[in-house]
Amino acid sequence: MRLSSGMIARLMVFLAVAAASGVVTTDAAKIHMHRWDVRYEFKSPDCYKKLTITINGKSPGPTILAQQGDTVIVEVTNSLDTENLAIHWHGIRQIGSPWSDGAEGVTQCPIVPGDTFNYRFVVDRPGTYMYHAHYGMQREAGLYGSIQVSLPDGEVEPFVYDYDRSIILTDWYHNSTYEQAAGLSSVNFVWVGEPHSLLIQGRGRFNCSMVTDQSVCNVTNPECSPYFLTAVPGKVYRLRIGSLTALSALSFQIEGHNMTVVEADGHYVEPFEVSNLFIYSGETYSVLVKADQDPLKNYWMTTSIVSRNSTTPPALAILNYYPNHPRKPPPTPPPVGPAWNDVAARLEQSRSVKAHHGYIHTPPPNSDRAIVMLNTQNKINGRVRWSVNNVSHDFPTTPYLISMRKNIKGVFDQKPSPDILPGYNNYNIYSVANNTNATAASSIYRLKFNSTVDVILQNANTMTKNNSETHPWHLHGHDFWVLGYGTGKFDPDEDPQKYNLVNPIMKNTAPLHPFGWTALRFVANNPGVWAFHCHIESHFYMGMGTAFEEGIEKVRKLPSKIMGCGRTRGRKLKTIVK
Ligand SMILES: *[C@@H]1O[C@H](CO)[C@@H](O)[C@H](O)[C@H]1NC(C)=O
Ligand SMILES: *[C@@H]1O[C@H](CO)[C@@H](O)[C@H](O)[C@H]1NC(C)=O
Ligand SMILES: *[C@@H]1O[C@H](CO)[C@@H](O)[C@H](O)[C@H]1NC(C)=O
Ligand SMILES: *[C@@H]1O[C@H](CO)[C@@H](O)[C@H](O)[C@H]1NC(C)=O
Ligand SMILES: *[C@@H]1O[C@H](CO)[C@@H](O)[C@H](O)[C@H]1NC(C)=O
Ligand SMILES: *[C@@H]1O[C@H](CO)[C@@H](O)[C@H](O)[C@H]1NC(C)=O
Ligand SMILES: *[C@@H]1O[C@H](CO)[C@@H](O)[C@H](O)[C@H]1NC(C)=O
Ligand SMILES: *[C@@H]1O[C@H](CO)[C@@H](O)[C@H](O)[C@H]1NC(C)=O
Ligand SMILES: *[C@@H]1O[C@H](CO)[C@@H](O)[C@H](O)[C@H]1NC(C)=O
Ligand SMILES: *[C@@H]1O[C@H](CO)[C@@H](O)[C@H](O)[C@H]1NC(C)=O
Ligand SMILES: [Cu+2]
Repeated sequence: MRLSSGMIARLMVFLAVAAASGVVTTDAAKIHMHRWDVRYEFKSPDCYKKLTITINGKSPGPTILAQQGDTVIVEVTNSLDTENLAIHWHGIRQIGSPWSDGAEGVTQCPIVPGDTFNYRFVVDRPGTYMYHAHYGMQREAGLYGSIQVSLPDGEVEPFVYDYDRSIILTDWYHNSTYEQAAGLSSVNFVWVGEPHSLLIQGRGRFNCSMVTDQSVCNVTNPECSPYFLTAVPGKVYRLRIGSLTALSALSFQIEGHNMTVVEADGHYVEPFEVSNLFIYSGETYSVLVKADQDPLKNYWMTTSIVSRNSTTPPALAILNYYPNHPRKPPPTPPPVGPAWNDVAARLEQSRSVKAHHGYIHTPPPNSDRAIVMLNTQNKINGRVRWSVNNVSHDFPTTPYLISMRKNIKGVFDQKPSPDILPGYNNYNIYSVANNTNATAASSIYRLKFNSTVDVILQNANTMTKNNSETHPWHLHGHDFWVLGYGTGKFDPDEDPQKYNLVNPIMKNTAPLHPFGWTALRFVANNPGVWAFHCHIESHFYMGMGTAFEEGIEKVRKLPSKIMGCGRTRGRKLKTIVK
């Protein structure tokens, strides 16, 4: 009997389910089976009790560990009762499995309450990645965690270390995401404001003396005891630091210890030393820290907000040393982070991130198409929105991947988004954005398969005088080369000549700095439809994103489990009945 690939796949799933350990070894690659139950529970990550989305009772959720080439299967059960769900595997390119990307509205219908959905994908590159909710603004309710992919047996990294730790940084609000979403989308606009706390690996501290009810905010709750890193003197620690903030750009620093940056979004970096690491939502970095300071002392590890004049206090964690490792705060005041409005320092660090000399992927020397994306804040029918080239993105009720692959017509705006804003040359990025209607549309960009595409993100003044924000842009399904960062307005004649085509880093998320531009290049060779958006939860919610289609005709038969919404409502049912 000959087995079809589908039968083999089903057999492998069966084997994976059958294995009590959850790991099945085939010839070389392994299958990792995870069963996750997602629900709301009261948690106090910053001492303040709040309904939090947990995975198997935890926030942050379990770390996914795998080796390059392995298959990961996550069987997600949505036990949220009244909310839909989707989970994105941030940095995993989903080659051959675009329906497992988890971008609700782009690659799948949401997982409805009570339903179970299997994400199945291959982790094809070593490195540090993350996962998080990708439905509405759910990510900031606590559904997130780390993915660590190790090298194949016998291969080594271009740096050495003794121990490995994952730390995800987040910001934390006490208001529910639904209250925030309602505020953002109402005519009487209510901004989400600055976060109540910052969290280091799910732990922070709100000032409970501002809350009268001790059962709501209790500083002795062990859930909000600080994160401790206990180091063996003389050893080198690899800290895999990721940011999944809802809003904040961050700086991370360790008192008395410099850090060497060695990895960014799964790519090796030509090492450079920093005393503080700037990190934007959606990015991951590995830094090496040598435990070479006085082991009788404790040291602060802190993260603080940059780019916004925030009132949120820094989050505090503690580094101590074996063998004494007193679990108490250092006597010194925590280090003060960098000035929030020092854009030049952030720009300089962004520019320092280059590919490691032994691991350079040379980009194609030219692009087939350049898309200049002007980022503006506008109003549409009285509501505040974010736009790209005057288009503020609305998601269709039928996901793009399904409607395009199955040729379902009339689902989204067919007129493509513009490659450059008409009148771009005369647009003054320093003047307060005109308070006029932009266009709300579900249009996207269709790319010629295998073509080389440049995206130049251009920042501008918001609707507030002398204000331009930092936007970390994240691309699904790809890594892009970061060809350059600039200040002011991008010059299409002069600036491309300054692109770094020698050793640009590849990333999946890159910041767009205030009043500046960021140039990216990628090859449209991963059949599917891929979201590209600002990773700030509220900006994305307010329309700051789009999607790219490439090689849709090459996408294999879609699993029926991704259907069930919009114009595909009947399709899931039909296959179940059949
Ligand atoms: C957050 O909750 C507080 C207290 O309920 C409320 O006053 C405030 O308006 C809410 N903020 C947002 C942005 O929804
Ligand atoms: C906490 O809040 C109280 C009351 O507003 C204030 O007096 C105190 O200084 C704050 N503590 C810290 C550590 O910020
Ligand atoms: C605060 O938390 C501690 C430790 O969990 C507990 O013993 C105490 O009863 C709590 N206080 C209140 C008022 O809930
Ligand atoms: C830490 O790194 C900064 C920035 O590279 C450098 O200026 C400083 O000298 C370093 N400090 C130590 C103690 O090595
Ligand atoms: C930042 O905010 C503080 C109040 O929180 C204000 O005093 C200060 O002027 C602001 N700085 C700038 C540059 O706007
Ligand atoms: C806003 O509109 C006015 C009048 O139409 C125009 O003069 C100005 O240049 C516009 N500003 C921007 C930033 O486009
Ligand atoms: C924006 O659109 C709304 C409704 O389409 C219209 O009432 C309003 O006048 C428009 N505003 C501007 C500034 O064009
Ligand atoms: C954006 O679109 C609106 C509505 O179509 C139009 O009035 C406005 O002039 C456009 N703005 C720019 C900067 O092109
Ligand atoms: C994609 O483009 C590259 C370079 O132009 C070429 O070598 C390769 O054969 C193309 N692949 C496909 C599948 O078209
Ligand atoms: C503009 O804003 C920056 C902070 O982003 C501030 O440092 C600067 O002083 C402001 N300039 C003017 C002219 O208000
Ligand atoms: Cu943004």
